[in-house]
Amino acid sequence: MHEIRTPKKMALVGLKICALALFLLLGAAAEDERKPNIVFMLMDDMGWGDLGVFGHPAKETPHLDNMAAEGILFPDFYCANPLCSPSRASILTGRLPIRNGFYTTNDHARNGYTPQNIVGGIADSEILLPKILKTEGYYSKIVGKWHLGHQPQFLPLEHGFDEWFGAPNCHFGPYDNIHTPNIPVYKDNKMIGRYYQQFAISRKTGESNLTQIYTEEALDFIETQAKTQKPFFLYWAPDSTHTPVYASAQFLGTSQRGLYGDAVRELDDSVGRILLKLKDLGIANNTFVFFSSDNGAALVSKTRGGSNGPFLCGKETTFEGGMREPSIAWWPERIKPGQVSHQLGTQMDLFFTALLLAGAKPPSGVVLDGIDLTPTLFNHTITDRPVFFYRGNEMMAIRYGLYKAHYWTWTNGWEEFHRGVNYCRGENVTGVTTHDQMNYTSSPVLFHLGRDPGEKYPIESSTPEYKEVMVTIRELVSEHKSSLIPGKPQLNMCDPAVMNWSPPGCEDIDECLKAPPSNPTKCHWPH
Ligand SMILES: *[C@@H]1O[C@H](CO)[C@@H](O)[C@H](O)[C@H]1NC(C)=O
Ligand SMILES: *[C@@H]1O[C@H](CO)[C@@H](O)[C@H](O)[C@H]1NC(C)=O
Ligand SMILES: *[C@@H]1O[C@H](CO)[C@@H](O)[C@H](O)[C@H]1NC(C)=O
Ligand SMILES: *[C@@H]1O[C@H](CO)[C@@H](O)[C@H](O)[C@H]1NC(C)=O
Ligand SMILES: *[C@@H]1O[C@H](CO)[C@@H](O)[C@H](O)[C@H]1NC(C)=O
Ligand SMILES: [Ca+2]
Repeated sequence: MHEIRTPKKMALVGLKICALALFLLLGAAAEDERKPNIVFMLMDDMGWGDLGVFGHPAKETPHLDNMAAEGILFPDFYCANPLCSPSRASILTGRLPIRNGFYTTNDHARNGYTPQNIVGGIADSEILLPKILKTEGYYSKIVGKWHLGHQPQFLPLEHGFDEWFGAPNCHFGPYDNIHTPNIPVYKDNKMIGRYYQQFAISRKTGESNLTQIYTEEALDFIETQAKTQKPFFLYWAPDSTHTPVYASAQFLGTSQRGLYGDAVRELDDSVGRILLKLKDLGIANNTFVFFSSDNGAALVSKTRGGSNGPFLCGKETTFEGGMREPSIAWWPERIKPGQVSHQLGTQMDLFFTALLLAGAKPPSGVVLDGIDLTPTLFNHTITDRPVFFYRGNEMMAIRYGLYKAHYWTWTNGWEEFHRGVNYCRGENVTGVTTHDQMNYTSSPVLFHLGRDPGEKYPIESSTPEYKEVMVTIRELVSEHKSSLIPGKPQLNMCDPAVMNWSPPGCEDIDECLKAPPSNPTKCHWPH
């Protein structure tokens, strides 16, 4: 019943599928020389349960619901990590954070990210998607949040993007520009202002025009690229659903959900405008669009955050609420409308899939964690595969089929919890939502996500079902761990001197600030 596919066998299957896909693509190329455009729309901290199509009672996402109706809804799709930076690094490298270096060894099983005092960033040895697409004639732009390191050598244009409009870090602030600088906003490889200064976000009303600006940037790019007739890759990464949540005046106060809902409504409207632009330009039938979110909703934000639907806990955790993402694929005339695919997917699959669509080869000698989704997209095929859930340097859980086994459980430490930080508000599953890091390696906590999507009822370890399933799962985990070579951890060191004091371009707009002396220390990651 549970056929085991070792990664080696899966790689072979993958290769055969690649060959077939390439053949099909070459066949198609004879009729139409143009390679497909690729658009990734990545939301920030938006939860699985925020979309009307996934059952949110507010039903305020008509454009996303329509996108799903015109394409494929993926209810079983995951991010690679329950926090922004590692999740985003994995999308662009097609690799788990443990491989691409977006993790920390300062403490066991801690999520690290790239605040503005982080020393590390994306390593030069990592090959990002736009860099490979460029070899196939693609022109790439990122709009919005980068989060793969903010020192000059880590910025998007150093790693394959041709254009950028957005910021390297989260839009936290306002800061005083004395102890902490405000986060810069870049146009390509130069800053053109800072959040809370040239790019206003009102902490009082929640008003900001940033989503509108990010939307215009996307629309202009698409229009310009359509004229050049060159294939393009657009990575659209707005961040208004990440705290501090914001929306423009036109949307403020329009949602029954409050400010967070206003932000969702604005993003939904922007998704609609972008898809309509593709249609109006007559390139929708040559553009693969994928919508998702970088991690689950932040339950710490309470009523100012999103919803993870029926799933347990949220952002920061490797429970379903932290990892399962609202995901939709769209490509009119190529993808059959109105589908729901239970393909077990991860955002790392998009890397491999995009390469195949572009006719590019995966980088040689690089271990990828994604699979080819084209059989799913074009043929409704389900590919059998495991998904591994990491927190920092630890494999916390694995999903295979409808089963999920937790080798470790942890929500957050008691100290944070007693201060009121709760990643699982209103949820307490004994022995599962633990505040001590629990090592269940010798007898993992097993759930059946079909019968129990909320991870509330562990399957007894004495049952035949448990024993049978765990044989398969243990082999998959053992195979995964024995071949894993961790990358150099990038999220260990912090230093106030590396903050955004004087980013490139600061002279032109008189925004250079004086950096304090260097004082590198180990970063503190409470979660
Ligand atoms: C947003 O743009 C409008 C129209 O240009 C302007 O009136 C408003 O002040 C802007 N809001 C913020 C917060 O920048
Ligand atoms: C896509 O649509 C355009 C405009 O309707 C049409 O000219 C073109 O042939 C179509 N291309 C494909 C690949 O179907
Ligand atoms: C397409 O789906 C059919 C039916 O499920 C299957 O037999 C076939 O192998 C699939 N083809 C590809 C290329 O995945
Ligand atoms: C969760 O519930 C268990 C069992 O009722 C209880 O012992 C424990 O204190 C609760 N934990 C928290 C953090 O509330
Ligand atoms: C977790 O438990 C396993 C099995 O008992 C053991 O081999 C491993 O060393 C433990 N890991 C840690 C970090 O304690
Ligand atoms: Ca996020």
